[in-house]
Amino acid sequence: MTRIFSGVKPTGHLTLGNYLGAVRQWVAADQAPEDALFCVVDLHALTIEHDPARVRRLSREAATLLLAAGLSPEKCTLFVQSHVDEHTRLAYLLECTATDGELRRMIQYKEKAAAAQAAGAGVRLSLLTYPVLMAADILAYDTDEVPVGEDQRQHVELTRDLAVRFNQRYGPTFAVPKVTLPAVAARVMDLQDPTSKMGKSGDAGAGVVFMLDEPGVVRKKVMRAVTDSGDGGVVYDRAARPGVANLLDVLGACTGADPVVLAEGYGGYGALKRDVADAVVELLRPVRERHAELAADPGAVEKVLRAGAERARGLARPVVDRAYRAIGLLER
Ligand code: AQP
Repeated sequence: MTRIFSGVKPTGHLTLGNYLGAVRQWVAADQAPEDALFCVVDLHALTIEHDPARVRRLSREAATLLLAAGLSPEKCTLFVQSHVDEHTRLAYLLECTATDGELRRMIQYKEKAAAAQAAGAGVRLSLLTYPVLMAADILAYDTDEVPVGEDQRQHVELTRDLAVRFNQRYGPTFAVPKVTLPAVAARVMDLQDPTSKMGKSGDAGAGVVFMLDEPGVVRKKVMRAVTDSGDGGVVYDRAARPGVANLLDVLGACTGADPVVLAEGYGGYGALKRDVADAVVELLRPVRERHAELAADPGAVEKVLRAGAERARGLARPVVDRAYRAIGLLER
């Protein structure tokens, strides 16, 4: 059976980008006969300036939203990263496998380090090493597939490199996972700045649709989306017309239609935006409603997370022990 692992970090409220790029794929995998593990990767949220109470609140909200989106605790394992010590145990061995140079080449590191410096904050060392902890998250479970959005592709490729390097140096230890991306909307862009990714942290404003936004708020954000100048009508051209291409991608992801074909059906931006707003509102409505029900019973969500951590620990421990032996550490 294929083993799937992926995670979401509680650095903000989950966005439409998280949903279309990742969470929806996870729910689909959860319906199939796969062995899937999904994780709220809270340790990763500590790599940038953070408010402890907010991280705690967002971790709970993320777990509740994943259940509301359709992950079923009977089929998959849902847990919180910091509840399973094996992740940090393994991360150290992988830090002894990765190089400083390859971590400094990570695009997210460069972007987030620059943002931290611009804000006058120090760059936390964990921001540099975070892709190694992410590799540990994945490799601790003999993972076959990692469904993520495009922005995480580079980190999964690093994970593969580290697994291969470790196996070559110390003998076969880790499964080498492959990345899976959604066909459409692998990178949902900010509605106000369609050359930047729609992101949950930072000063998320009018360009970010959150999964829990009220329908009226979603409509307003979509109707105010920046489109492109030029009178070439509605065409799908990511390079020249990124704002319109982004709206078409979102509509394509919501409806299952090809964004290029969708473009042919519109004479102007107004009708396109109305259809996008309707589609997004309808897509998120059941998730929002279910979230409200689940949020009313936080004890039930905590129970799911406790059981998930227990199972995850049982899976990860033998893999991490195997890695400790292989790298030359004495048995306890
Ligand atoms: N805009 C996006 N389009 C498609 N997929 C996306 N993902 C994130 N943003 C988009 C995917 O969602 C999953 C969980 O993301 P994460 O929590 O690991 O955070 P991230 O990748 O760093 O992106 P965010 O949500 O914008 O967070 P911040 O602002 O903290 O960096 C991943 O599979 C990701 O690819």
